[in-house]
Amino acid sequence: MAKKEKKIAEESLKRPPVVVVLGHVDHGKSSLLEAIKDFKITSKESGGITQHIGAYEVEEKGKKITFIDTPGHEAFSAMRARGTEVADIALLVVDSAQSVQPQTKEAVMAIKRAEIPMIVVLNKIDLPNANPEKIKRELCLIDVVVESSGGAIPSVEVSAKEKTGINELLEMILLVADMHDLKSEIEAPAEGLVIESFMDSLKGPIVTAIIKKGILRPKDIIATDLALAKVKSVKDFMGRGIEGAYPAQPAIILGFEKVPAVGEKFKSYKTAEEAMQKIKTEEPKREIGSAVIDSDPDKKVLNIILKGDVFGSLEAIEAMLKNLPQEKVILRILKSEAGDINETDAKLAEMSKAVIIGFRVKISPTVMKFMKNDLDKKLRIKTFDIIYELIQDVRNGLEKKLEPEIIRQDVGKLKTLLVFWGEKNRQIVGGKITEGEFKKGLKLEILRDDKKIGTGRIINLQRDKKDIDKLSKGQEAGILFEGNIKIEKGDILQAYTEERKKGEL
Ligand SMILES: Nc1nc2c(ncn2[C@@H]2O[C@H](COP(=O)(O)OP(=O)(O)OP(=O)(O)O)[C@@H](O)[C@H]2O)c(=O)[nH]1
Ligand SMILES: [Mg+2]
Repeated sequence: MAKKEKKIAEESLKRPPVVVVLGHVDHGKSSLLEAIKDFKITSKESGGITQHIGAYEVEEKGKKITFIDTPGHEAFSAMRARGTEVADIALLVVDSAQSVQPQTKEAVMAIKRAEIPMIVVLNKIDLPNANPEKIKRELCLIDVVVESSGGAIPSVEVSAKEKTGINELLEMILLVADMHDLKSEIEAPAEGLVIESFMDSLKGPIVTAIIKKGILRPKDIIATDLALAKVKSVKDFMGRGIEGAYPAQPAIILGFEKVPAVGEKFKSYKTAEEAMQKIKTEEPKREIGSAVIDSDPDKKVLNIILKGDVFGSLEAIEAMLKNLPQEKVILRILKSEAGDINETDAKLAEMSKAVIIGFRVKISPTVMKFMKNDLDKKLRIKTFDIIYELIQDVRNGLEKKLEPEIIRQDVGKLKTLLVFWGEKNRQIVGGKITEGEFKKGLKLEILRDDKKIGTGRIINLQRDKKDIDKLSKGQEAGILFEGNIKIEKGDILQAYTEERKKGEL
């Protein structure tokens, strides 16, 4: 056995480093990758916000480097953690004109947990107020001491915008990689890690993975704990078909029978039978909508069906939705699934009166047709490209479910002295204002012997047979009353206003 292990070790080959790019939102992670190679990452993104993990491959001086871009928004901590798990080196990107921010700190923690070396990238050095020395001092406070401050962590000043410092950064990455002697077995059965997965309505499950060992080739049989694949095709990060994906290479894999979960490892097997034996038949339930287990029958509920392009974004959306206040209205996520909006979703939505919320997904043609014929607009489908807009919309949906708060304010009281005339639901009555004031249009409550006996409204207000808009305490008034009761002498008319205030979550 020991002999065999040695043999495998000898077959290990030097492999490219996998570099994860981490940092606070907007500090320039995607721009940096764009500057490294003309990926045009940022321009393709909705509003320039990264909402995905992305894998890219670069060749510098004949040496390859794999980069993993991560989003900086706080909701995506799971993606960042996963990024550090597959990576050999982390780039901590900090905006030099800003300061160390919450997700800078979170990234540092993730890097330390993963025990991988980091390089501090001081970006936006072109800005007139850039102050890399200040950033270095702030980093010291969170135990990230760069070389120039007497520590062991290399740092590079760059401008992703003006593409300066990029060569230096690439050299630094290769240097750190060399120091760590990155090797992987190449003859071993292929192994890898799923970093993104989604269901394409035409092509089926599509998986982005980083190869850890061996070479993954078309026709290989691979399986995660949950999903089996007879690999139909292997593509590079640009979507070009390749003969084989090597260790550290990002690969797009087609051929999975169902969508594997993000973060799952896969391995190749000799036969499908062998692979099947490894697959757990019991599908672990994804923990969805755990914030909604609340069966209080008095509470209002907003049912939604969530469809997203990839698991990673669903995970982030669910995390953000769980943070919406739900004391008054419960948000129930009936289903959360990667893939386009299909007939099954539409049927479920109809049955459960749910709103379908799509994130970067298409609506299937059948459902489109269905929507056109749905004249009552019973089927509600909303799709979004930007996560924050989606969250805001769900929030609005929850607010709409709330009963508006009605704030009543008493304005004046009148004691009825005379009842002149009546027809149907109208009457003219006369009296004296004993409190506050009376105005045309105000709502009225009628009290007899201190008990409320009816309601109505002031249609018109007169004094000395002249129409008047407002009368105050002590004055006598003639009122044209409309209401659900016959007023009698001695009744008290209480005038009030009602303001409807939008409910607050
Ligand atoms: N002046 C200047 N602006 C930059 C530089 N790098 C990035 N920016 C700008 O900073 C903004 C954010 O850049 P992104 O690359 O999208 O930032 P990010 O870190 O990927 O953001 P998230 O993915 O949303 O976390 C954009 O408007 C960029 O044009 C730089 O070196 N100098
Ligand atoms: Mg980005």
